[in-house]
Amino acid sequence: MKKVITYGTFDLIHNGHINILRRAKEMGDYLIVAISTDEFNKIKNKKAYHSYENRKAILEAIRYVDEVIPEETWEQKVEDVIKHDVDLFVMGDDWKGKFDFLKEYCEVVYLPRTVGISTSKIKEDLFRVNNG
Ligand code: C2G
Repeated sequence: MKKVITYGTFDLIHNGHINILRRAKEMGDYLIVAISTDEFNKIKNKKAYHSYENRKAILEAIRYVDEVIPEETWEQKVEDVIKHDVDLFVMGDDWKGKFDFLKEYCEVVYLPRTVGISTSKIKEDLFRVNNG
């Protein structure tokens, strides 16, 4: 069984997230998503609209996702890959090259981001719509 892992905040789930989750799953048999905790989001300087619990529940409802684990630190990836017996690490190509150190432990693939959508774009567009 080919196990795939990916990481992210996945706030205000949108088609860009769905595209990478679907493609990551299609590259293997089992997809683990490590979702950033609220505390780790502070370290990433990200403020999620949905709490960790809600973002986790939403991800678990997505057909491509087999397991959701917490992402609490930048340093946990090697341990995760070993502990969960992961064969393939997938991230959007805005992270291209940043996780190549994992190549010692598993395949590393960066997939093209979906153009025209992001959580921050959603927030900006909603702000504009509601503020004229
Ligand atoms: N993504 C995408 N296309 C978009 C938006 C996001 O392919 N239009 C991908 C990102 O490249 C990432 C995943 O969706 O692989 C999750 O995106 P975020 O929730 O923004 O994740 P990020 O804050 O980049 O966290 O340790 C890694 C970090 O936790 C990644």
